[in-house]
Amino acid sequence: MKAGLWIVAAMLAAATAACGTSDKDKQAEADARAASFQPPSVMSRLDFGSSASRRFRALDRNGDDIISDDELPRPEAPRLMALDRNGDGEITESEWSEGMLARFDRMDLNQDGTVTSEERRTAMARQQAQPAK
Ligand SMILES: [Ca+2]
Ligand SMILES: [Ca+2]
Ligand SMILES: [Ca+2]
Repeated sequence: MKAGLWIVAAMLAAATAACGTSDKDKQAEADARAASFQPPSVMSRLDFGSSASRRFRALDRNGDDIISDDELPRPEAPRLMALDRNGDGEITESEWSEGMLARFDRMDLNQDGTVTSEERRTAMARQQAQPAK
């Protein structure tokens, strides 16, 4: 009998703890934070390079290892055409990857080989403050 009472008491205690309003409030607060929270992201130079080359492959629709003007996505076309260093109107894979990595290096403000979401935000804000000539 004594043991049975202990179990009931233990269950009551556990139930009280689980239903405590303060715990619920904390949970709701955590949920709200999770909903609005953007996790900090870190991109390494290597990851950036490989996602840039995947992008090159995706854009090169006819598979000739060159991105021509008509293969560029319209809204980004002028920005991406800036990668065409020799100005022949086509972006080769090396122009693409070197240009992309140069962009990465410009965003990597402390030059540690990774770009955090913080650095990206700062770099974007700078770009908007002084538009490219
Ligand atoms: Ca092509
Ligand atoms: Ca070119
Ligand atoms: Ca960095």
